[in-house]
Amino acid sequence: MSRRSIVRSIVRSIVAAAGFVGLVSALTACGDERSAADRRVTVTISDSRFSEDELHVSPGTVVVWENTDPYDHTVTSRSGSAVDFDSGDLSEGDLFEFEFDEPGVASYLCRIHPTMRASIVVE
Ligand SMILES: [Cu+2]
Repeated sequence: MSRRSIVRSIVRSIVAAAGFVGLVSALTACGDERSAADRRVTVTISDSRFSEDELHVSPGTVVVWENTDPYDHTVTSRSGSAVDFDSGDLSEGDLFEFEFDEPGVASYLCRIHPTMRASIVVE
């Protein structure tokens, strides 16, 4: 092997390694985006009901509520809930989101229709 072809082969290895590292970091970035997207969960409010009576999520999950009823509802933590939150009045099409960071049970209701109740279990 001539000196020039040795140099060329070393350069080729470096380029291949850089390409591999680039590919790995691209895949890693993709994975991060996917897990971030996975950490958003939607609860629909429809016919005066929350779509999930008891929703289990992992810490760091953002829960998004969407009111699809043609009248107002709220998403309000009950006393004894692990965390406090209150959406205020949500009209049709309004969204409310809350990030659950710590393990625990967040029980909530609609202040306007207090029999509408559900909970988020963070574990
Ligand atoms: Cu309501």
